[in-house]
Amino acid sequence: MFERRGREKVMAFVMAGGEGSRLRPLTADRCKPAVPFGSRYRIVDFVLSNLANSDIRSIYLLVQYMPQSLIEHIRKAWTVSPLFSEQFVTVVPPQMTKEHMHFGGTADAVYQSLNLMNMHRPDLVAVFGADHIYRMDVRQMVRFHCENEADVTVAALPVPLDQVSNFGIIETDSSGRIHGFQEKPAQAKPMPNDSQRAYASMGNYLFRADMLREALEEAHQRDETDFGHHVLPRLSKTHRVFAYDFSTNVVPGTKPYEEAGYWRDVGTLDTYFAAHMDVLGTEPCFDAFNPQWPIYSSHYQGPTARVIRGDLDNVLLGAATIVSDATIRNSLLRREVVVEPGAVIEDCVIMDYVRIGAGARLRHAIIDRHNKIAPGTQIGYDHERDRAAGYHVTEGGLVVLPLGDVRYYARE
Ligand code: ADQ
Repeated sequence: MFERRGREKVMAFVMAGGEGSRLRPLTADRCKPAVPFGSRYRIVDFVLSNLANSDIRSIYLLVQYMPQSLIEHIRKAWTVSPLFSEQFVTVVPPQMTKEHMHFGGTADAVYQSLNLMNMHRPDLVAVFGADHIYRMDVRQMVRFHCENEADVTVAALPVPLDQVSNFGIIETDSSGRIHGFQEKPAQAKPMPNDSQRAYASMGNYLFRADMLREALEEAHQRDETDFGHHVLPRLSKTHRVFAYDFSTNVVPGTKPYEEAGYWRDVGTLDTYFAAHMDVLGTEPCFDAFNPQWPIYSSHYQGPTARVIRGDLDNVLLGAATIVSDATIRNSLLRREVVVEPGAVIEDCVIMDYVRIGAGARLRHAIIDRHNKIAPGTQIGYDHERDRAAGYHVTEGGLVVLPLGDVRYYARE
C-alpha cells in the first residue's frame, strides 16, 4: 500500500538503444529514436514530451546502437536548467565494466543502471520505449497503477491478429489483471470481446521501485536480459501485474477529429511514411498542434518558411525553407529545404538541408537530410531506374534516399 497516494515520486528510464533495422537506410547512421519525424521532431521527442507534460522530469535515456545523433539532439533540445536538480534528461551509455561490455537487452540495460535509482529514491519507475508516435497522459496510468495496488502496470491496446508476432501479447481477467504474457508469439487468441484482435503491450511499463530492483537482480542471476521475453512473463505469474487500457487515456486539448488512442509503432519504412500522412490534412488523425500537450523539440531559431510563388496543396513546411515556382502536394518539408523553379513534389517527406533542383520530379519518396537532387532528376516514377541509381525501394513502392553528404547549407 502506498502512503503517499497521489503524490508518488516517479522517475523514468527511456529505452533508446534500439537498432530499428527495418527502418534502414534511415537507421544506417543513427538509432531509431533519433530518426527525424514530422516537420520538426525526432521520434524520441514523443515519449520525452509525454513524460515531461505528465510532470515526470527525472529521465534517464538508455542508449546503445549508434547514439551520436541522439546525443546531439538531446543536448540541443532537452538540456534543462541545472537550477532544477530533479529535472533532467541524461543520456546513459553501457558502463563498459569488465562484467558488462554492452546492454544485453532491455532488462539488462535497466539492471546495469539500478545505481541511478539510489540517488532519487523513487516510489515508481516508468520504463518506456522510445520508438512510438503518440500522446499519453502518464499520470492517468500512475493513478490506475496505485488504485490497483499493482506491482507492475503495462500499457496495452488491441492489435490485429496478423500482427501479434511483433508484440508482447497479454491475457487478462475482467479486472485487467494480467495472467499470461507471451513475447512475439506466432499466433495468439483473440480478445474475448473482439474476434479480430489481441491485446498487446505498448512496451511502456510502471514498476514499484523496490520490486523492480528485486525482479532485475533475480533476472540477472538467471541470465535473463529482456522485459518482454523474460521479466514480464515471469512476474505475471507471481505478482500483481495489470494492463492499463490506453483507450481510456484522455490527453487535454485533443481535437474531436483526431483518432482516439492514436499510437503508431513506426517500425518499417512504409508505416513510418504512413504516420507522416496522418499529420497532414485539415483534420489530421494526429494533430501536431496541441498547446495543452506540446511536443517539444530543438529550439531552432531560423526564420519562417518562404513561398515566393507556387502551387501548394496540403503541405507542411519547416523553418527557413524556401519554395520558388514549384508544385508541392501532400508532403512534409523540414527545415532549410530549397525547392527550385519547376520542381514537382508529390506524397513526399523531405528532411532538413535538402536542395531540390529546378524541374526535378519526386513522387512517393523519403529524402533523408543533406541531399542535393540535381535539376531534372526523376524519383519514384520508374522503380527499376530508382534501384539502378542506388536508392532503396520498399515493397509498397516507397523510394528512400539515405543520408547525404552535402554539408553546406542547402541555400548556399
Ligand atoms: P520491441 O520494440 O520489438 O518490442 P525491443 O527491440 O526490445 O522490443 O525494443 C524495446 C525498446 O527498447 C525500444 O524503444 C528500443 O529502442 C529499446 N532497446 C532495445 N534494446 C535496447 C538495449 N539493449 N538498450 C537500451 N534500449 C534498448 C517491445 C516489447 C513488446 C511490445 C512492443 C511494442 O518487447 O512486448 O509489444 O515493444 O512496440
